[in-house]
Amino acid sequence: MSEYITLSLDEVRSLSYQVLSRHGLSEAHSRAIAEVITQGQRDECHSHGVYRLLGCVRSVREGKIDPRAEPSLRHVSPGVLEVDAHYGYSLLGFHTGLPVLAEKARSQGVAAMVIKRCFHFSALWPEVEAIAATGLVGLAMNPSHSWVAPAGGRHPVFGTNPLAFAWPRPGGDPFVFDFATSAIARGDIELHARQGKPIPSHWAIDADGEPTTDAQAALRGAMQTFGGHKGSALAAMIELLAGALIGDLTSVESMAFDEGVGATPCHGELVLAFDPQVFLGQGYQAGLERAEALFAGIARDGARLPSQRRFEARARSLEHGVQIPRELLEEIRRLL
Ligand code: NDP
Ligand code: PYC
Repeated sequence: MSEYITLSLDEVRSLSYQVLSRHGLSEAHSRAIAEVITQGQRDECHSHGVYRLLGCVRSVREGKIDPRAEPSLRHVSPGVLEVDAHYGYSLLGFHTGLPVLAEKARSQGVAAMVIKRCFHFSALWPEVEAIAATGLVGLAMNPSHSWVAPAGGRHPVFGTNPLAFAWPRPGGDPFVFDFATSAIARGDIELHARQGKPIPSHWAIDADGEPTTDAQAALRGAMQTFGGHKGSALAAMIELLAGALIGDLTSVESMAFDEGVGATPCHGELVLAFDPQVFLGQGYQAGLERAEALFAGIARDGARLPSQRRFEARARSLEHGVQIPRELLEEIRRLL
């Protein structure tokens, strides 16, 4: 019997939707979450695909999330939009605010959307890609739970704090990167722990502060930032911009809010959109060509653009469906 089961993307979306609505999420939340989970599985981002259904359901059962919360919008200024998620998941808030963010960016050149009081578990590339699909440049970031020690420290202060960017490329996939400011997303360490696999020793330290290859020990200890002090500074910037500046929780505060129940982090998110037409005016075409020359330069000696692996995985999944570990799929189906 194969260790993997192949599902079409429609089957993944439908299974995700059924699991979420079975556990009390409103139709709008279930649709928004099922879509992003399908996108994660489609692009072979295993840490943020169907595996996340387990965490979503567990978090709802813990009772802090409002599974039927309806986001509300507030115009803070011509360039700043606030979306209050009212302690629901973040994704419905993002989709509710996106058209208004785009409108503000087109009129102001640059605009910010702050999503507040949201439970957040998802990868950020679907969001910056959605911004690039409207012809805008997107940048997004958020804290999470304090799992990551600052460079040189031993105790967790930062979240895994992702930073994602997308630049629209006419007629092609956008230029996109999206990474945790920790050495790796926590979800990847969790997947290693589930499978009993060792991790590289630079991902985390154990509870005694020693580098570890044991995924369980890493989860009990502290994760490391990527690139030492540089990732550490970026992680701090994200705590400031997408925590302190927007009046929402830092990763330490999100962890305290959790009270040890192990639910999805609850905090805010900062999403920025830039309109190249406003910045460049008559020079719009020349600006886009300059960007294309940069991308060609990156790829000239065989380096790959970030997200190229994902776009190749996407093409494969659209044609052949996705492979899901049998054990994980059975665990998810039991939630029905
Ligand atoms: P990875 O380290 O797997 O990838 C980071 C980025 O680098 C991707 O854009 C990837 O593109 C690119 N990349 C990888 N290798 C190369 C290469 N050789 N050349 C060029 N580019 C490359 O991601 P992380 O583990 O850091 O994060 C995974 C996901 O977890 C992210 O989507 C992030 O949003 C999510 N996350 C969410 C959090 C939350 O709070 N919601 C917290 C932390 C993480 P490609 O995908 O094509 O390989
Ligand atoms: O994988 O680090 C992670 C993560 C945190 C919140 C959502 N994903």
